[in-house]
Amino acid sequence: MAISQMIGAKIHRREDPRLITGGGHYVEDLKLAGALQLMVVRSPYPHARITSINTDRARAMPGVVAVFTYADFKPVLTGGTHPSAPAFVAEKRTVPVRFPIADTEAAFQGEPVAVVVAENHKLAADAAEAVEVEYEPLPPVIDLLKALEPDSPKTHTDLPDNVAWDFTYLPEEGVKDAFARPDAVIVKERILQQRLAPTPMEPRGVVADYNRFEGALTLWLSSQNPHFIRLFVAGALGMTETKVRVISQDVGGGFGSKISPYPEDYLVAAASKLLSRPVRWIETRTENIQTTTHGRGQLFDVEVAATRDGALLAMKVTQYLDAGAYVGTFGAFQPCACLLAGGAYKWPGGIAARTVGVLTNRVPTDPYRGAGRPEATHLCERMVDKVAREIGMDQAEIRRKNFIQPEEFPFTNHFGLTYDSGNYEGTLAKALEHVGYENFLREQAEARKQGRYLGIGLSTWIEICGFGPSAATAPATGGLALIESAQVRVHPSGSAQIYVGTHSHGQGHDTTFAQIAADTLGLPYDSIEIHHGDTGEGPSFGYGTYGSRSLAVGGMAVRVSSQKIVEKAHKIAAHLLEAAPDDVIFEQGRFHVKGNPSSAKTMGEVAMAAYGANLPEGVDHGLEAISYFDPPNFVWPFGAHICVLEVDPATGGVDLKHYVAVDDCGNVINPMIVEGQLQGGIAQGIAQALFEEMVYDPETGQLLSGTLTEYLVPTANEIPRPTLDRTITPSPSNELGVKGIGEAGTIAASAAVINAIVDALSPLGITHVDMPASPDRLWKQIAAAQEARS
Ligand code: MCN
Repeated sequence: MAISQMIGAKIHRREDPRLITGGGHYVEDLKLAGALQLMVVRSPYPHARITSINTDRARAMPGVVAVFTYADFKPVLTGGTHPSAPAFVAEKRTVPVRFPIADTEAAFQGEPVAVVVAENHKLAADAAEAVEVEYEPLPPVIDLLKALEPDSPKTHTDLPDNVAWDFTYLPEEGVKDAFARPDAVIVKERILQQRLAPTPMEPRGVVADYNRFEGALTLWLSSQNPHFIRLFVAGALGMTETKVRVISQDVGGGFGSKISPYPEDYLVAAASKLLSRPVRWIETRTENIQTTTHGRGQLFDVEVAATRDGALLAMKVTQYLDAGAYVGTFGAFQPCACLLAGGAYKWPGGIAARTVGVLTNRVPTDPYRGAGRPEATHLCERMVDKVAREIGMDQAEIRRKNFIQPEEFPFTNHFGLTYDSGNYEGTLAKALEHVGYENFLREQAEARKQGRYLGIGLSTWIEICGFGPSAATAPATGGLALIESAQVRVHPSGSAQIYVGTHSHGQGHDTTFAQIAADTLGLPYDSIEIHHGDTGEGPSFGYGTYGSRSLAVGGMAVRVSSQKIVEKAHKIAAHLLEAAPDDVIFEQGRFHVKGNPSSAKTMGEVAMAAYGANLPEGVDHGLEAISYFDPPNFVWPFGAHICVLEVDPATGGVDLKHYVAVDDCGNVINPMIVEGQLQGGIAQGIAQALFEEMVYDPETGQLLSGTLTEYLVPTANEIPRPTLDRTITPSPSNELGVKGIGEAGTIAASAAVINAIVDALSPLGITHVDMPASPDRLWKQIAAAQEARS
């Protein structure tokens, strides 16, 4: 079956005209008759004992239907709420149990304490202010490292310490020999990954409609993961999944922050059940920044042993991960940064890795675009760069010398993960060519003579994605298979509807999945519709969209289901052509007898026959198929990003001059969508490197960056248009030969930018820069370096 016409075509996203002309359907657009508005009363303190809640005044206000607190929700949310953290977390002791609303203690600023339900938003907002909560502030734990000190206050008064987990993947014993080598050069660094707010354009929102006559709940929300939400909300309410329908229509971005269930999902659903009326809650931007899960929030202590001639020998890495006040549903996934700390290199002397999950009085962390992999790339690429600087070796040369070579794939790393395929030198060579590396070095030397600080930074990244093979994910997640589903229904006229368990929220699946189906089914692209986001239709389960898994796992489910259709259609076509199935071939959407293409049956004609009376013996009516795809391995995209910039020593300002990205995600379904994903991803990586940071007052723990005035999401003005190119190294893990691309830009970019800044400032003796490299931070560092040299 030829994969030819649509796969690989550079076509516009078919969902865009609707979305950019105001035809999208978001949670806030949903207006249910008689819907009540819910407002959440939140703790203003990062840590406080709740000594009393008086709701009398609020309840007596006009239009107020109910005020609920913990005591009201406890009997309704009986089935437990937040899913337990992945397996290895359970090995360590201090994982606080989370209920969606605080009882007697609030553990982060913004934690729900009460909810008000009123006839409209204004009334609900006024009444929320009238809820009288008495707090006894407790000392907050804000700083990650201070939280680990024995006399630190505890994030929850009933916990023995603030360590959620302390897990050694590989002990230091394994790297002892490499570090003890007499010729070893040892390079150390402490690398900060600041907390980030994912800031999707559409904040979260939930509308719940409980029908007491049917005992059924419909829940509309903005989610990357509708089936997962249904599983947990149904469980919490003690309902069967058949009685809960979750609908996630268009989603205005998620970037990982809409994977997990949230307190409000449960509270709004429970309020609707308690009141037997529709209830809606729409998050404000400040609530989004304050209470939607954050990303990153990590600190790494890294040590590398290398030789003077640039052989990277071994690495020791300790990750301190700020889990926040509770362990996020997928937050404990981020230790995967340790598993990929070795990046694109071999490290013959081994890697030692330990992860420590630390509780603090801040909102929990959970995945944010890349989740663990930007952190791994950043630490690895910073360290490789640092070694090169220490021994006076060219940055490109040290990478080339240590790369895993094309013939060494499949390559199993020290943690037992098997990289599927790669040609790391190939992407680097192309990227260097685009940037004109040798010319740049000459230009830089000239500029330095004139007192200008030009820099170049490399980031040769790799990524694990396509989550994931059940054999690998189940042990790490406590049983999640992370398979993916697709149901293909071909109608009598030859049009098709495809229902998938992934949920596109900006990635263009309506387009790319239809491209795959069109080529596989041999049907016109325009006759194929893709449906997702509604648990009331299609396969009974799906694991959603994140971890750049949708194409490699979900797209493959589309492919396999479509193949099942073709298999059945083949038998019907042979019957119609009065030929033996073995004598019939399928080409360009037509079945014909070998050697006789003129007499053929199209897939459309076969579809009509599938619902008629003339079927071969043993073949059922209909043309529908469903499948769950479980990949044999993860997929491992890679690439080389290079950033060229200039730092103004007078202001600390960074001028991004050129950004080149050469990436490899195997075969490409739609090059235009891949480029769009890379552009967005690179923008977010640059944003981390230069602009974004959640800032808290270190003493009081009060959030200082609670609006988009203080939390600096860059605009198009600050982000250069990157030069994009690619190589193609197909994945052997799936028949399409594809790898993911949804996170690649973010995974690669921060290291390229920071390496370039360090390169620019290296004449001043600066060897490391923390993120975000804001003008004030750089200016201070430059001033200190200049003073030290004067
Ligand atoms: N694609 C392709 N050929 C390839 C690889 C991908 O044509 N070899 C296409 C796919 O078919 C799909 C898109 O590129 O249309 C991304 O595919 P994939 O890499 O499988 O990633 P997912 O669809 O699973 O998307 C998840 C990823 C993640 S994890 C985050 S976070 C993220 C992202 O995608 N959040 C986004 N991109 C985002 N884009 C937008 N606009 N909004 C978000 O919230």
